[in-house]
Amino acid sequence: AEIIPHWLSKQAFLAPNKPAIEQVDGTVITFLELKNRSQEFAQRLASYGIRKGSHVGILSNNNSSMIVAIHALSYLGAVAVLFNTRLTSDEINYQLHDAEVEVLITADDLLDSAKDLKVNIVKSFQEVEEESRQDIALLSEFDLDDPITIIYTSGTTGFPKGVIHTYGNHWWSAISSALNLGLSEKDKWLAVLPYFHVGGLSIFLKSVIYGMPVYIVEKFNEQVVLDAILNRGVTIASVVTVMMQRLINLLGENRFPGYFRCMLLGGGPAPKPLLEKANEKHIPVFQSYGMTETSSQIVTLSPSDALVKIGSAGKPLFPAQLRISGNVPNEIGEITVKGPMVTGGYYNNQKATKNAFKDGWLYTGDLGYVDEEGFLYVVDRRKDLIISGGENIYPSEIESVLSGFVGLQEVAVIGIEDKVWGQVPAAFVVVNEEAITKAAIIEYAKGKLAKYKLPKEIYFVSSLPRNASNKLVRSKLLDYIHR
Ligand code: S0N
Ligand code: AMP
Ligand code: MG
Ligand code: MG
Ligand code: MG
Repeated sequence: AEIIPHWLSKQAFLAPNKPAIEQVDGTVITFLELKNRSQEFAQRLASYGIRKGSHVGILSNNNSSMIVAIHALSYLGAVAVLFNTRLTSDEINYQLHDAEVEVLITADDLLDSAKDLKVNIVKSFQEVEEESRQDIALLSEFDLDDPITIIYTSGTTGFPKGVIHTYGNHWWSAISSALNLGLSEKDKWLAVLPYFHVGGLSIFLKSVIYGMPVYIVEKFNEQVVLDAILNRGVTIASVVTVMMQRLINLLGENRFPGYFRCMLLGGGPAPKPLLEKANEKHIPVFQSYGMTETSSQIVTLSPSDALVKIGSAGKPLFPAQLRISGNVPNEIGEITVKGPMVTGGYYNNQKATKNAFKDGWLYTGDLGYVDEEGFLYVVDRRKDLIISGGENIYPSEIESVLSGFVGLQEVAVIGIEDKVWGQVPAAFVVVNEEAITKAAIIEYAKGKLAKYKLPKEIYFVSSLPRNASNKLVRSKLLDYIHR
């Protein structure tokens, strides 16, 4: 397939002194410095036997070392498996095993909690920095078909699936984004989304491909992000709904500067009142539709269309294609997509891959329709998926954990509306011992499920709604709340 020069080496050659990374404390890392740091880090990583094709886990919250580590792995041709830091050890162990991770690299502050994870070698960024540099050849180019990252996404079965991204997937994602949003010499992209999800990751890959600085924020905080937008020359920011909500609340009567040109909103549905508020405050919101499998946005709505196409996620980016199964305008069906930014499949999971792809089209599981002019409207998320503050949760993950609780006869989970997070999980349980409490159930689930997956409500019911063939009818559970 296509061979291109290593993108960071190329950018360090084209724009050595241009800022690649700007940090809240004012420090700047140029493309040349980023390349040098990444190459040195790669030579130190080689001490652990990491080579082309090795799977190396990264467990870190946002920081420049994490960015360096990902570029370093690409200099070795190794695949970076990115872990959500909100997950429990049990959840991470599943992914470590599934992705056949050989070495885990962690942020310095996460090393202690990572020590007991089931992987042979665990090292912190600091420990890697203390290794000596191995004299090995670093890649100067890569094949667009080679994998660079694996990111897990939760699945209907309760087990997450590892989405493989190739260099080509990320390359085309960056190109299609630029063809849609445009690119300006003044651009500076705010990177506050977690880098272990594809939305955050994509920002600093675009940085290297475009030669554009990113302003990195380690942990979301509306003061810090607003300061970046108002005072640090940021022109584009990627956010999820809950971040946008918090930013608008803090903004008050202030206005974004005129050069701020794009608030890329993704990761889930955007409530209309929020879009209207943003419009009132002249915030240029670009609503988008995308998923881990599409390497970030694949459909985007520009602010100029936003007023006439309220609620739409926009049109598929160039050169992506989108079809609704059935193919009739204004008729709801499953959203299918195709394009060079779409993953080729899931790691070590041919069954899931086969289920998701037909004739080169990815069946997203999401429902929507396309109007006569080709604008997409997402009407329902893929089967039972709950999105809480941009984090995905499948009811089955929670149900399978809770069903292990002794005395719990039956359990069913759904998403319920939540003012802050959009949706949160709620559990309906049938117990065979009166004494079982909400607190006891939550305590049991705590070590097994990430905090955002813990049911916010537990309803004790005498039976669960089932249809004639004894299948659970999740949509009827809501009736239990409203009566
Ligand atoms: C919204 C965030 C930042 C909230 O986290 P925060 O404020 O840092 O929380 P903490 O201080 O850590 O914890 C406080 C309490 O809040 C609970 N909590 C935290 N997060 C959640 C949550 N999501 N749901 C429910 N509860 C949560 C903590 O447990 C803690 O609880 P207590 O007090 O009880 O201890 C954070 O959630 C966040 O970063 N969310 C965003 C995640 C994300 O990136 N999602 C997008 C994933 N999708 C993609 O990447 C594909 C789409 C895409 O590419 C994209 C997406 C957006 C924009 C652009 C694009 C693009 O196409 O480029
Ligand atoms: P993830 O892989 O974690 O990014 O989750 C992607 C999922 O988020 C999609 O499959 C959709 O279910 C949902 N999603 C993304 N964008 C939108 C949108 N604009 N409207 C509604 N749901 C969305
Ligand atoms: Mg996901
Ligand atoms: Mg917070
Ligand atoms: Mg999501």
